[in-house]
Amino acid sequence: MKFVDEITIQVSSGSGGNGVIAFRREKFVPMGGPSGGDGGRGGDLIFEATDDLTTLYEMSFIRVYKAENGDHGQPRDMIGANGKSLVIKVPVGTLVYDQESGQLLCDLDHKGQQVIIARGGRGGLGNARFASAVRRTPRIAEKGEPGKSLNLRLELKLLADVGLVGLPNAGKSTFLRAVSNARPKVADYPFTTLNPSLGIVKPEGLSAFCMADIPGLIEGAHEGAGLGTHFLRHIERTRLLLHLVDVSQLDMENIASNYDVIMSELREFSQELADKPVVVAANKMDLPDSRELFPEFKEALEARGVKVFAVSGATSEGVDDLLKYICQQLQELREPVQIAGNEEEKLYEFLEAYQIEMLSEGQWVVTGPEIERLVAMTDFTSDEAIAVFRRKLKKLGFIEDLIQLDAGEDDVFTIGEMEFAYREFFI
Ligand SMILES: Nc1nc2c(ncn2[C@@H]2O[C@H](COP(=O)(O)OP(=O)(O)OP(=O)(O)O)[C@@H](O)[C@H]2O)c(=O)[nH]1
Ligand SMILES: [Mg+2]
Repeated sequence: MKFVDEITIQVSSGSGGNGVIAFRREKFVPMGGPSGGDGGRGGDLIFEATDDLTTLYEMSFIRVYKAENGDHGQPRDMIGANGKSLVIKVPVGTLVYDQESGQLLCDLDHKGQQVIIARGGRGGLGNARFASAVRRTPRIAEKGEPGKSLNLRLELKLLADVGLVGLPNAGKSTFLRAVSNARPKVADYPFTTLNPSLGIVKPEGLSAFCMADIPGLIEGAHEGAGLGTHFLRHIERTRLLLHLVDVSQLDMENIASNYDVIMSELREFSQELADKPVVVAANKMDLPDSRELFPEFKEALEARGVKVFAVSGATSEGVDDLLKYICQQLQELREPVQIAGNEEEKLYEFLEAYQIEMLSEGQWVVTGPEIERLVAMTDFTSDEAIAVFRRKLKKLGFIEDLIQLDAGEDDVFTIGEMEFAYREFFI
């Protein structure tokens, strides 16, 4: 059963460019002021829902997506260019999960909806920004904030537009095989199909739609006869029912009885389902018996106000006309497009807190986006930058937490890719 289409990808937003340390060198100005420009922002990683795609298949060839990095700042107060954002188009109905936590990040359920999955890193500040009355020649600049990387699982919820119903052996699975990419099992006995399957139907020159094949129904199904009716919930949200009737097997006494049985079972399950628009395909028209019985059958159904098509899933005769009609009906039934007032923009925010963990005696690991970002953006070759770093740690409350922890002076703290000796950095 292929109700969901699934892929895993890795995405990253762009890193911010580094800020730069530079000083003005002008003729007659021996002590030029600081002139290092800021780095540019990294590009965002954005998902956009589109109608142009109907499956995740097209996306399954690319596994890694990365937005552009921001450029580094330049001397003479030149700011680095921002990185371009990367917009990944996905089909409407795509669910985006964080692979590690399993958390649902967003549900792209309407056309044009954009979601920023990972914001680009901020550009580092150049030394010009650190100038003050007391600090005229700052030798400090920030590094750019690294982009965020995520492993994502994309899942596409397919919504069937058309549900196939009929008695067992009516030829439903054969029909779905004939018109779509789906390959449900076909055999000459009732209840071959035990699970629903879905197929994408793409008639030439017309728009694609999705069709669901479900197990056959028999009289008394609502009371549990045969396979029962519980799988009818799979077609509850379809917009149209395609009712297949094997016209080689009709009751001469009551020509429409096969049709009526199914309709009354649908009604027993839910009135809403029975009220859906129904198109009937008189199937197996390649058989001589069918051709004989068809006119009377058609008449009886038209008397019930039902549109009937003569088809054969085996030879495909009549199938094109039927699909064309279904496409037209779906066009008409399509719900009016909802235009959202202002395109909402959801942002997946990371937790800003940090955690301190003891790995072994005297060995600690600190994790948390903000503190890791701070470490990544600090240039530890500069004493001034280290001083700023310590001030920021204090502001985060980190230094206080360390005192509470009762950490020893010789203890070592790992944050991101750096190791810090307690004595050197945190006292
Ligand atoms: N001659 C002829 N035989 C067909 C046609 N369509 C289906 N069959 C045959 O009818 C039998 C049942 O076909 P399926 O497609 O499995 O029927 P189904 O409605 O899916 O049956 P269940 O899954 O058991 O409910 C198979 O032997 C098919 O080969 C058709 O158009 N013409
Ligand atoms: Mg079947």
